[in-house]
Amino acid sequence: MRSHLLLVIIGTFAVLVGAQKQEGFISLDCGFPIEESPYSDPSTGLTFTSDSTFIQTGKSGRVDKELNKKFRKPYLTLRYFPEGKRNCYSLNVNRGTNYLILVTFIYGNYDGLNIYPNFDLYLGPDKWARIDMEGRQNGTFEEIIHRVRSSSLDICLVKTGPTSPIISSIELRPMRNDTYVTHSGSLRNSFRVHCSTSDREIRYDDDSYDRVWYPFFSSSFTYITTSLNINNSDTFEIPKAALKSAATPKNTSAPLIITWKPRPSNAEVYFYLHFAEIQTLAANETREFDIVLKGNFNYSAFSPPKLELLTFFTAAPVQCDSDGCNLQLIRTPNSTLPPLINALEAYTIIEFPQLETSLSDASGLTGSLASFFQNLTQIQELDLSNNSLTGLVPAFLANIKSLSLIDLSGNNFTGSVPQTLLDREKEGLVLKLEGNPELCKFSSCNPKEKKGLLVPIIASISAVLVAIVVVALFFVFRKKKVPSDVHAPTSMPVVDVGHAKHSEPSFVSKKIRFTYFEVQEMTNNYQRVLGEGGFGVVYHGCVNGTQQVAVKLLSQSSSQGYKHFKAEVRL
Ligand SMILES: *[C@@H]1O[C@H](CO)[C@@H](O)[C@H](O)[C@H]1NC(C)=O
Ligand SMILES: *[C@@H]1O[C@H](CO)[C@@H](O)[C@H](O)[C@H]1NC(C)=O
Ligand SMILES: *[C@@H]1O[C@H](CO)[C@@H](O)[C@H](O)[C@H]1NC(C)=O
Ligand SMILES: *[C@@H]1O[C@H](CO)[C@@H](O)[C@H](O)[C@H]1NC(C)=O
Ligand SMILES: *[C@@H]1O[C@H](CO)[C@@H](O)[C@H](O)[C@H]1NC(C)=O
Ligand SMILES: *[C@@H]1O[C@H](CO)[C@@H](O)[C@H](O)[C@H]1NC(C)=O
Ligand SMILES: *[C@@H]1O[C@H](CO)[C@@H](O)[C@H](O)[C@H]1NC(C)=O
Ligand SMILES: *[C@@H]1O[C@H](CO)[C@@H](O)[C@H](O)[C@H]1NC(C)=O
Ligand SMILES: *[C@@H]1O[C@H](CO)[C@@H](O)[C@H](O)[C@H]1NC(C)=O
Ligand SMILES: *[C@H]1O[C@H](CO)[C@@H](O)[C@H](O)[C@H]1NC(C)=O
Repeated sequence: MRSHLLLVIIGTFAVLVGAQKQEGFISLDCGFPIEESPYSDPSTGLTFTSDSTFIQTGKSGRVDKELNKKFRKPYLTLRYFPEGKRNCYSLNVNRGTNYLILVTFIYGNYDGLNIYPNFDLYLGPDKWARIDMEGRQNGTFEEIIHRVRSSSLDICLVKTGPTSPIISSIELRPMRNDTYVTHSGSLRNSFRVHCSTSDREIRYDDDSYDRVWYPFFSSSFTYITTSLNINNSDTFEIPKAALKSAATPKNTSAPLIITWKPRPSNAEVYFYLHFAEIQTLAANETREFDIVLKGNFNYSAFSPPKLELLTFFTAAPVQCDSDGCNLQLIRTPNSTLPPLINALEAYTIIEFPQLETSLSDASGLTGSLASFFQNLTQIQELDLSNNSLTGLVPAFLANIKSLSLIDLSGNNFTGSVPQTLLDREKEGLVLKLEGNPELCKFSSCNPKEKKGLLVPIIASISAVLVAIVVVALFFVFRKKKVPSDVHAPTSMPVVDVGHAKHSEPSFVSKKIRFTYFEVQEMTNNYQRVLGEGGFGVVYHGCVNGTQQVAVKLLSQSSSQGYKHFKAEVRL
């Protein structure tokens, strides 16, 4: 049903010209001598600079010269860290920008010991990944799309055993701020593939954002290609080179099935599916198929637009069942042609909780006050004055008993001040709220207090958004590159041949998680009570100003308890 999914067509964009070349790119070749820097990478044309002005520690190494031909130039040198437990790069970035951050590690037997290192990678204070290079002759990488909250970003390597951490390159690419947006957390790339029989990666400058597209081949696919120009000017700006071929199932009446196991299996996943009709259809031909992500969404009767990119993406994270994610493109009875797909991406959510709310960076904070502050149970003074914080003043601050001063002045908080906080004020807490023009600090606009809230959960909400985009444009066609396969996805999707289970009724669960603040906002700080049940009070709320929801809160004195509450929510 179409209502399972909201199709958002984003209109024509004013920005008709691609990003200026390499604008805002940071491309560091680790261990490269500063005297010979910068240089233009012969295989991509990217301008790399030495990393030496961004880090004071570590030593330069060079991969075994027998491997010189195997890797691209930026991967031939590396920096290794025999000393110190934690070594950090400090990069200047544009606050608020959504960056694609790609870090590459190639050991290349630089030290002649033939012992693959393992160590941890951190983004500021938060662990990003464990880097275990055992057996990775071709190296490994980590990639995230991450919105930076301050004007500096630390990438750190932490020694965890006898081996010295190494790093070959650091690449940051500013993305558009209207693509790859998450509800919370950052996107960790699992795979990004284009369906093609080629054996080459596609990246800059075919892709003006320098995303790396790896070819995805399966013997159960038939590939079609075109030399015609494809209009790729939607917000995602998928490179034309990645769209000009597409996969269809070899058995033309069978569905095209792609399965993939995210790690961990219950990870929250975002998918981006890129379609364009690249075959010239006769008047009596149609290509029409259902797009089904098992257990999550079902979009029927889709026909890819002719020579034009259309991207479907999960606007809220999905969770696949224990067998993994199962994407099926199922030919409709009316269709004369099998389904097709040109390219796809999958990401899992990675949280950087400390980075988000780092107190040392409490200047220029935006957004709502993160619930992470709840965990600072020993904090005595919380000064967040003169930032750009928005949203409601969170009631949980009243629960931090150690606090004697809360300074939220000079922000842009809205709504009313929670009664519990005002009560604390009466007990001696210093509460500074001036300079918040939209804030209402009077009991007349203050809704009833709520004590002992455990878990706010939305009882019902319809529709997971799955959106899309497209627009059009012209673009210059670029030449092919000769890349290495360092960025081969570590967890590739696999192709299943199978039968569509058209008849099987599928249970479509649609989960959306909301933060405490979103719940607070949607209920206008718990203003309107709808009723009260065994679990506690039920409030009226509004999502996006249109969808009405009931918000049930578990009270600590509930007669039925958390377990039952959870069971009911799941139901
Ligand atoms: C998807 O929805 C269509 C239309 O409601 C339905 O006919 C089809 O069986 C559904 N497919 C799956 C796999 O749920
Ligand atoms: C390294 O890459 C080559 C192709 O470039 C491939 O044949 C080989 O299997 C890869 N090795 C590993 C360990 O992945
Ligand atoms: C996104 O970028 C545009 C232009 O650069 C800016 O006008 C807009 O406010 C930004 N939106 C967000 C949500 O940051
Ligand atoms: C092709 O797919 C259809 C529908 O799934 C199936 O009935 C048929 O047996 C398949 N043919 C072959 C040769 O596998
Ligand atoms: C479409 O028409 C052509 C000739 O006009 C015919 O050969 C072909 O079989 C038709 N295809 C279908 C699917 O009807
Ligand atoms: C199938 O095609 C016929 C003729 O073009 C059309 O009338 C009918 O509505 C189509 N059915 C669906 C489910 O799209
Ligand atoms: C607070 O701490 C608990 C236990 O240490 C942890 O599970 C939870 O994720 C933390 N919450 C936030 C918002 O950081
Ligand atoms: C915030 O701004 C006010 C007024 O300009 C100033 O008095 C106060 O010291 C500032 N607070 C901080 C922490 O900078
Ligand atoms: C505060 O937020 C309101 C909307 O919530 C906005 O209209 C206003 O411009 C903001 N003021 C400042 C100083 O950011
Ligand atoms: C590409 O598509 C968009 C939206 O459909 C359209 O406005 C634009 O003119 C098209 N560009 C070209 C070169 O066809």
